[in-house]
Amino acid sequence: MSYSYDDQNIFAKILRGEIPNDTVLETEYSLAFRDIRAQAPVHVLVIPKGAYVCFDHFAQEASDAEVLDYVRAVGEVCRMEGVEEKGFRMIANAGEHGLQEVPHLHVHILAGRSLGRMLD
Ligand code: IU
Repeated sequence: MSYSYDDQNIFAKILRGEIPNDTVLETEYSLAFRDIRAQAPVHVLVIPKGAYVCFDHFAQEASDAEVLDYVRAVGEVCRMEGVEEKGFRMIANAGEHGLQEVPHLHVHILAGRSLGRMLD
């Protein structure tokens, strides 16, 4: 599958500095910021700076350096937010059935309360 990236999506605007964000971590290839509609005491979104729609797009086209930076950024946010002790959930919604609202790859990191069971 090939992907086309909409550079008018809200995270692209955040990355260009056109819209403010509450940054948690910025690295060479990744940005983490607080979700404006937090669903838990900790709700951070981690995005690659590159123009990738979803994980498949990222996995196909990102450089090894971008992938490594992104994985490390997710881990570093977890450490910074202290979510490992009590636990947390990572979610990446994708596409229509995944109800992905913003078409730029993002992982949600949710923590700070019991998150309920999602899958039986
Ligand atoms: P989703 O996985 O695409 O559904 O998540 C998009 C998230 O982006 C959602 O939780 C929104 O609250 C969040 N968000 C944001 O943090 N800042 C914004 O300006 C907009 C959406 I629009």
